[in-house]
Amino acid sequence: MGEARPCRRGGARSLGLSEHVNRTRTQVAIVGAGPAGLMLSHLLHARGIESIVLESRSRDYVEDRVRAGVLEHNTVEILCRYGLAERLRKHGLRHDGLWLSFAGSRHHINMSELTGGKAITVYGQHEVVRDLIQARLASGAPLEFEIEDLTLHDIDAPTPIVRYRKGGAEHEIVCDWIAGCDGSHGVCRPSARGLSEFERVYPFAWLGVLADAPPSSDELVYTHHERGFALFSMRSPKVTRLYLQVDPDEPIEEWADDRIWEELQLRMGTRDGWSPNRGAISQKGITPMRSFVVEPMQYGKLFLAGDAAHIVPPTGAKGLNLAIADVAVLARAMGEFYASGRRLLLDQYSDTCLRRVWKVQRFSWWMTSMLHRCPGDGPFDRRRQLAELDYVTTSRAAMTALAENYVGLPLDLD
Ligand code: FAS
Ligand code: PHB
Repeated sequence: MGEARPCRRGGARSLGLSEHVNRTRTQVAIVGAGPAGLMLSHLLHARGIESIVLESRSRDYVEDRVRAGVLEHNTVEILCRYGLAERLRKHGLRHDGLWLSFAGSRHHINMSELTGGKAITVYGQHEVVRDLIQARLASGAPLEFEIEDLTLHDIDAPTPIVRYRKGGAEHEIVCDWIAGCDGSHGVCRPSARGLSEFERVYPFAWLGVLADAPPSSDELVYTHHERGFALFSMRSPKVTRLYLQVDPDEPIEEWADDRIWEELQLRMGTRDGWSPNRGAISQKGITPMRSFVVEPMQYGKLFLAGDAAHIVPPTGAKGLNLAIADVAVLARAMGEFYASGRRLLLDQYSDTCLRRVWKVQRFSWWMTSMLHRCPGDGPFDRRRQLAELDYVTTSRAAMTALAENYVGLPLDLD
């Protein structure tokens, strides 16, 4: 089970292929070894469905890529249910609440109390990716790193084909389905035709840093400030993760460590004396902010999942979690197809996911609009933002709405 059956077939010339093409037949070809692709491969494997995962980068690169850090209740449920939570249970930091800080003081949102016990877990995305790669390799099922020139063919025909090169050799995968999990700059989405795109580009970016400093708060702090947004997060009892709203055109070189700390102190410091601990900055990078969705999330035999189909601004901490939610829906649909031949759930995949995607887009846009200083906003807008923050931190109804979105909207897993 799981091993792709190699076969050699003559007649390559008639297909315009060179003589030596390694041909493989599998059920699902998965493009991309990010959280979406790797989790899908695991969920399919658990259902006895064959797949092959193809990744253009090296194993080290994808395992060291610093990105998200907040796991929703559902995501943790899935990782636990499929035996992927050993390290998560040891190193993940459960948070029952978060802080909204504005006008010099922090206000607590007790999400667990407001959602019947649900919480988030802080655990780096690259740690999730490491756990998924470990599980994939332990299963013996195929996972190819450092592949090149990947192209899709016949994606609207009964048996689509994926071609790629590795180590100078040409490879061809003949499959039933292709899962496009290759992120926002991959080749899968552009291979589909007739998709509609919906986009909002924000006039600011996030400067993110990792600092060797013990976190001075045990929960996240989202800060609204005249000078712009700031976010306090963490990765471990020794490592703080911090973000600053910055001008998207400002080069990272203009953000010396001292300037970063000065700005963090200015924006985050509260009247009760709280502020982030300083430490050596080990990593920094600037991430542009946009909201993006394609519809539908399917074209022929190609299913798009995760960042290949949608991008959310990170203010709602949803990117990684939405990717996992997509593939949970896709794996269930493929499970039904291979178990019964029924395609109903597969045909409903795009609509099912898009209902969730747009709710998550709304929440991420709302958090972003409430907490960031938008160029062109006037004094009226700033008063309006402060009034919204005052409402959200004093109305139980408003707090509950934020909490239920932040811990993760219900996801039908069965
Ligand atoms: P990914 O982008 O993670 O994975 C796609 C994979 O496909 C990559 O490994 C890529 O190398 C591979 N690939 C691409 N083209 C290929 C090809 N042609 N052939 C084979 N493989 C190919 N979310 C948060 O909630 N908080 C954050 O702080 C945060 N920070 C982020 C910072 C950055 C710079 C980015 C880009 C995203 C960030 N996100 C954040 C969102 C992030 O978490 C994504 O939502 C998440 O990585 C999505 O997972 P995937 O869909 O698997 O895509
Ligand atoms: C993070 O810890 O990286 C993080 C937390 C919350 C966000 C975005 C990123 O909204």
